[in-house]
Amino acid sequence: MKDHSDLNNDLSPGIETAENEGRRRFLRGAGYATVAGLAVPFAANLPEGFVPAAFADENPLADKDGLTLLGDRPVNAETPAHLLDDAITPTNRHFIRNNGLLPDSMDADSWELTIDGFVDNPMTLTIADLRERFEVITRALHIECGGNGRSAFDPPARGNQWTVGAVACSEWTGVRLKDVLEAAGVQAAAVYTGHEGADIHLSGDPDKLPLSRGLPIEKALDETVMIAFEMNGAPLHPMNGAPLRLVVPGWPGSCSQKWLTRIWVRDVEHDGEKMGGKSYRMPAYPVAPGTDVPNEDMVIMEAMPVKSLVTFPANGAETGLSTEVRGHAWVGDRTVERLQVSTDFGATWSDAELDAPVNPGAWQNWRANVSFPMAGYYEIWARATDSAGVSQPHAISWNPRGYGNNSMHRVGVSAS
Ligand SMILES: Nc1nc2c(c(=O)[nH]1)N[C@H]1C(S)=C(S)[C@@H](COP(=O)(O)O)O[C@H]1N2
Ligand SMILES: [Mo]
Repeated sequence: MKDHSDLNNDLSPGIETAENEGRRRFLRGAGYATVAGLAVPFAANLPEGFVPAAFADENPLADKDGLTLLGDRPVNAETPAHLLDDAITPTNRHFIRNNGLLPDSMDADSWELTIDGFVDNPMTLTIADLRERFEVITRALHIECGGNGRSAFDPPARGNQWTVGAVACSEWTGVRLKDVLEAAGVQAAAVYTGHEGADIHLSGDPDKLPLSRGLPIEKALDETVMIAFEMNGAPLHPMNGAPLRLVVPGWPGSCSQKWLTRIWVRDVEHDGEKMGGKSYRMPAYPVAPGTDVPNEDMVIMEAMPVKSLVTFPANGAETGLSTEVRGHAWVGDRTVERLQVSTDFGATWSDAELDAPVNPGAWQNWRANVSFPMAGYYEIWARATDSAGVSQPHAISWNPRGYGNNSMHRVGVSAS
């Protein structure tokens, strides 16, 4: 496989030191301070998200289709809702959420995964070993970033300003984490997993991990959790964790460790990078917007809340006086039982046709026909309700880091 470490260097703004936070923020807004060692006198005019054309080959989104680049160091990119229309998200439309820089090597033949800690038989396995020793399965599994929807928070929450497109449902091939853990022999003292990947901390410090999250052992032993080595019938995309990753459907995307090298079975809650403080944690009680919540009152996010997306028509589309409307709906550890649409700003609702998930952990596809009484501007709102009777809210529930925004998706159309 091509060595992608060049992406980390050539595409980054010229000044990277931690002391230069403020300056770096300025440079990020202004685009590229240097390109191939040359100053860029008009850098301030390069629209945000534009990658210099000279890097066409090395554009981190070169083989992604229509994604919006939110940042290039680390690379973060979301998919516009109308490009998520497929039942199975093609690899070139799967969002990218990186906390660090790509590993130096992503060679599938020499890749090794270690399972250790509170297990009877610690083991190191190649991808060939995984294929040989365990049942290989293919499943449609959705991944949503815990911070998807963060851009709607007011006061704003620090972090990538995702709108709605940090979600996807690709078809993954691999083995069950459960089968591998059982072969390793999980000991009675085990309470949590800790995941490690080969990506590089932004500081370049080899002793630091950009992200190391874990799962309660009961969740790690859930049937749906996979160690995947293929995505949509091909090797994993470098940006999506090649050559090996976890896929934990329904839980914050951060649980789905990419470039996976180690599953550490622990007798305590994992304390890896971004497990503590306010990272991927929500207040234990509802708080008013802007509240400074003490760290000890923040609890780890687990299953994601019920949510849906309108993927057709696109926001801003022109339609006739009747149109098909469609999209997807998903929820953490439950299923979606009902999907309703409204074209009158929520005054009345009608039921859409909602498919069952193609397998546990897949998002659910839905469709409806709507008609409009006369020409004009309308909004299509979608509202999913899960198997516990919980529906999507109108407004977000504010929390300090802007997680879990499952408010209803709205798409505006001009009908005539
Ligand atoms: N090693 C590693 N794994 C990682 C991350 C990361 O930065 N490093 N980001 C996580 C987060 S926050 C999310 S939302 C998902 C996104 O997966 P994707 O980039 O394939 O869409 O990967 C997760 N796995
Ligand atoms: Mo995430």
